[in-house]
Amino acid sequence: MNLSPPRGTRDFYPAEMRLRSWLHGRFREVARRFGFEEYDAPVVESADLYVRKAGEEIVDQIYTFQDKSGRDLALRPEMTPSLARMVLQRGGALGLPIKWFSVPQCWRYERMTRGRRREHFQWNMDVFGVPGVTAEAELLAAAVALFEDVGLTAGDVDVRVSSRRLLEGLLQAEGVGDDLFGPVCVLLDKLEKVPREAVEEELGSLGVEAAVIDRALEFASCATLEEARALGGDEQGLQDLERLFELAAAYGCDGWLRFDPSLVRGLAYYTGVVFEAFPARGEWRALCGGGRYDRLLSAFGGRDVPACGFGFGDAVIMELLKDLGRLPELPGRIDDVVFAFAADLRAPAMEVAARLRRSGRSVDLILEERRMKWAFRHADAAGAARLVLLAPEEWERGVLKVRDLSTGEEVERRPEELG
Ligand code: 4HU
Repeated sequence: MNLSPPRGTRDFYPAEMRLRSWLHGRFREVARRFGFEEYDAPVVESADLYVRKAGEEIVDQIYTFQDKSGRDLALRPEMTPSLARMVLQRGGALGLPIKWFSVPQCWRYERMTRGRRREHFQWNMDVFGVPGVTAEAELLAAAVALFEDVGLTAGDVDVRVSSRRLLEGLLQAEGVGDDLFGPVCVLLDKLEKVPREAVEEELGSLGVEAAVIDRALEFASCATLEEARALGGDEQGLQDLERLFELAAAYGCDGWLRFDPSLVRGLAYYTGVVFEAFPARGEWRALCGGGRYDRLLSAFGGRDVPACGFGFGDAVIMELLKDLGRLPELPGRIDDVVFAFAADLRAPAMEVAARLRRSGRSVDLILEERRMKWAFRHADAAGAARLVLLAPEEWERGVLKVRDLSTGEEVERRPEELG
């Protein structure tokens, strides 16, 4: 029997689970501060939900299987399609705008594995029903608030922002049809990872001239919005970004952001502003990424609603915090360790523990026969505030010995005085 978890998956022993719960708690806390409501959906969805023909990596790596009735199902690779499905299902009954978040586990399966993870938890924040860049500004401010909340500064992360509208104008000028916009973006996104020739070949198979790469790369090298304008960048796209940076300044997070026209992102459904954050040093995997996807609902046969959102994974942020030595020390949560000196004090010890627990305290009741010394060491290791002792002579008098583990001070108390 192989005791490892399945390839690419993680066990969360209590030490890891404390860190995971801490991070998810920070995700939820930031979402709360921004007025987002939590939702969830099944981790198993119909495989159809992810049928997209743009050659996205995320779609190539879907973890699919058939159930016992032969239905094609998938472990969700991302949350956005489930959210879009939920919004469509309710139709007009949802009052828009909605600002929703979730922290789903998402899955991928690569045939070629290089020791890569197959699951992660991804904080998702989405706004439906807001057409302008106020939604993007709010989402970027939330991502930055998370960075600040976990102790990162603007020097630790590189947040790149662009708009696909810039590329859209350029591709239209090159004669690329609307239907090819998504697939061509997915290919151009690969320029950062695979040789140009491979991208050219794939463009060719879509019937797109290799020359669009020249135009796209020329554009990608702009340092400023002004330069992008001089190169004939789409005016609405440029104005959106100008406004977005103004709004970011009002949130006090503009210092974290940088215009980067080379940013495209690898998901086909983005239509406007796109953004992505990377660790400033070392790591090349994204901390989070998102953008506007105003035409996703019509791809599902519904009426489009403007939408925008991001996904923020749990793994890269934790690795970054670890590298920087900024993982939190998470104290144990035990308030009281309750220990009976003798077997005949077992039931009274349970009574005492029950009383403390009813009052809301976190109580670790020692369940087996142990020596006093063991109980002390155990309470210390648990980081408990107090050790509550039932000893024969004291219990005869109806009192407990209560030791404050931070001061070492010991007092006698009746159970009803413990609180
Ligand atoms: C992705 C999707 C699901 C799971 C993991 Br790990 N990664 C794509 O970034």
